Amino acid sequence: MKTLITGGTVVNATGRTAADVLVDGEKVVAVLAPGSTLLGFDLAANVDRIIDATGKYVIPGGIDAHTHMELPFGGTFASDTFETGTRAAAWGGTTSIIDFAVQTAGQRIEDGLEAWHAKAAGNCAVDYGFHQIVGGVDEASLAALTRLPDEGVTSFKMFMAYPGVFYSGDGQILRAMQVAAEHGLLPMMHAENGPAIDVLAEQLVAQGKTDPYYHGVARVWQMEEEATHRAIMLADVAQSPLYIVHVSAKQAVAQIAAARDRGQRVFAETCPQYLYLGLEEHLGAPDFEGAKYVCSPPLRSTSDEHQDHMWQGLRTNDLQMVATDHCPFCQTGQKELGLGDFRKIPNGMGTVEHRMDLVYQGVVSGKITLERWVELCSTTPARMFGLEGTKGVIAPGADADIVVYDPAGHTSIGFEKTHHMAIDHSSWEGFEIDGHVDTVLSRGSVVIDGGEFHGRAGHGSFLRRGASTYPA
Ligand code: DUC
Ligand code: ZN
Ligand code: ZN
Repeated sequence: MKTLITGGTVVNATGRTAADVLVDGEKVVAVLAPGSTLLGFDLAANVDRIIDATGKYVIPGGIDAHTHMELPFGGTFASDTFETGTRAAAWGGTTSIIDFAVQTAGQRIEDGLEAWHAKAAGNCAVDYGFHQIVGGVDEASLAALTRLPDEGVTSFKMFMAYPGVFYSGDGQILRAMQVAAEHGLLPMMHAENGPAIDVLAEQLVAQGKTDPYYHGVARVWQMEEEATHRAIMLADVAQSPLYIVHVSAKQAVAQIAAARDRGQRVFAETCPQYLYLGLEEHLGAPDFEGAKYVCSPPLRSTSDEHQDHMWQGLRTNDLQMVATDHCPFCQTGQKELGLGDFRKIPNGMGTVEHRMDLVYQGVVSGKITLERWVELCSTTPARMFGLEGTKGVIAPGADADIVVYDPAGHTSIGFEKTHHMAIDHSSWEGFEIDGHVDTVLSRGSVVIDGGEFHGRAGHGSFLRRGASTYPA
């Protein structure tokens, strides 16, 4: 099957150009001046399919490097399966996800990873890879970490939050970072001081402050700044790189920037919720509506300019990427587990479908360039997580994961309108997007076109990732 995408503006992280893109099978084989012939062949007359991208951007498919399909949390499971979550990703122009396989204390890493393969295999509409969550750092799991690269898993996440669940202490973290340094793995960190947060949360509940809003009060920014700094220091001692997930506080960005300025290999992502949503308006919404916005770290006060600092960090490369931390829970039967006690509200929001659109609004408002949008959402995730050359770029030899994005189009986000995630609400209800995902190719196959899903569960393949190549 040969496809020619004609008349569009091809946008890579390195620049934009008017070009036609020739796809053969699963790969991009040529990026050509518009209307080119190839060795005398009239291309348009010799392909099976032509996609007219006149007036549109032709960009590498998005890579969401932080999702939690079917994550067990707080006595329930994230409501998107790999089937529903990757289909929703495709709708939004995301053609690869990297999900987190879970190991808990006492469990073998190998078993946790195998369980995640069993959940995902044969079910995904787009390609998927795994990071490993290490919820129990011990001799066996440290040894198992050294074998992860052979499984195509080259990064693992630890938690300074959630004591008794995923939490690791400083000594455990240091030891795992030492293993990472020796074996070329990238440690990822959920940087919030869990033990101190639990004390504050308990005190708030004892005072009758049980609404979702107090989730944000307990998880004050100092808890994120302190943990971010501690993780950075531990990585420095271990001589390990470090990737901080879901940065929400401007003070944490400052810690990351300072480490990078000292020459440390510290990298970080933020998420759309920290670019757009706020503690008071959203987490503080009445009648338990705030539960829709309970995630960790929490939404920050809009009066403190955290959002501006996130955008600035994305622009200046203090923050390198945007991922979603997609971890959806329905209000009915899931979020409402925490009625009367915010500590019992499962943490997470559903965003995998909207990341490309939401970050693109930064281009519309002039906060970032078109190329930076592609870099933040696709090219850097590929390089950060060992997929460079295959994903995150439109170039000969790369997978034909391609989005035709219409800057003149419009997308009204809403549960009844454009929503495909398996949640009973949208935390993005009412967001109006300048721009529209028109057509999506995953390894050369059209999965979204003409407002319809043309993909299938099982098309998505497991991504065996190599070592990080960021920065090259
Ligand atoms: N944060 C969330 O909001 N959900 C899942 C796990 C996490 O760290
Ligand atoms: Zn986390
Ligand atoms: Zn997460």
